[in-house]
Amino acid sequence: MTIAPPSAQAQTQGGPSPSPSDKIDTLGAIKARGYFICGVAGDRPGFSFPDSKGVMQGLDADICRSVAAAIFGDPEKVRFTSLTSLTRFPALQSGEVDMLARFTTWTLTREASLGLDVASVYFYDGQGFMVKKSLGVKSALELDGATVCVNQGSTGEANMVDFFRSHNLGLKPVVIEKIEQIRDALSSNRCDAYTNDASQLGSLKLSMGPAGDEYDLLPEIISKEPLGTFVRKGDQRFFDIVRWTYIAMLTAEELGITKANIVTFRNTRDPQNQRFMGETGDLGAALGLDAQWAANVIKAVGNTAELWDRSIAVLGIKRGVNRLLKDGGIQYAPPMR
Ligand SMILES: N[C@@H](CCC(=O)N[C@@H](CS)C(=O)NCC(=O)O)C(=O)O
Repeated sequence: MTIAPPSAQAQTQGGPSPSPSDKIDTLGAIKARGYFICGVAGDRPGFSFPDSKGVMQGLDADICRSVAAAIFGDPEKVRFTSLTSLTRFPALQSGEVDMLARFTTWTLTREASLGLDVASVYFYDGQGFMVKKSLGVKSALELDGATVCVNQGSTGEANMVDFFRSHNLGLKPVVIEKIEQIRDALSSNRCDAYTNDASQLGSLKLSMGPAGDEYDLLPEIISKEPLGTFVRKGDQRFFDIVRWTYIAMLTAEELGITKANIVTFRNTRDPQNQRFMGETGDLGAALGLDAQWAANVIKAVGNTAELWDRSIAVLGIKRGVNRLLKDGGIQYAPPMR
């Protein structure tokens, strides 16, 4: 069958860039309000999902908390707003949220056309396929003519169409907005396969409980999905804070500083550690933050390895390229000086 190209708007839902305001002061607005507002999914184990006490847990939730800790010295000064793939960009553009940490892929059009910037990439992901084991499919190349479920407004829709077209495979796409509808479509066999970021497939399998064992992830990874923190364009101060808060967590991993041992780094003689702890230099002031901002981030959520182990390792996903460069990955921290 012929495959209709997905609309250009599908991946960049949120309309064109709003006209830039004279001066956006996100940090000032957050401080005046007394808390930081972070856009997440809110329904995704491993990324953002309330625990039995109603506390939001996961990698995206921790990325949000790290920014609250940098600004206030208190990771609890954050409120989470749950967003879908369709509502995420309008919510950030309109100022309903200060930042987006919702496993959102950094792409050219999202940055150039939506009035948004990506301040950090905290997970290098890629798109995969999940199929029912009983179908006996072992490779995505065997999916000729398959009905494939995909989320509306995600990069996955366009990647899937590209993949099937370039391999001359027939495709019957079923475009669905919400994750619970995907779950229903899979269990009622409305779709043969589901495609999304590999981490989301892992998250979905986990959320299905024992029924998740009936599905396999296929070996092909068909795209690059660098998942990043999104902020509004035109506020360099806030962009810098979000970017360097992430770099502080990477730096801590490089230096061996953890949530548990950070107290032992006080009053060390090592110049690099002293700068990190805010005992020398003026890194905090350069960002408009307290001298201890980076130490506060690590005290609150830990370093990048701790974030990964707490939320993503439990989904059964290997860290791979998300390890530090010195450990064989591609993550490394630019100098904090
Ligand atoms: N990283 C991709 C995918 C992110 C995404 O939104 N995924 C979908 C599939 S799990 C989703 O959450 N849709 C369900 C919803 O919005 O409730 C992107 O930025 O487009």
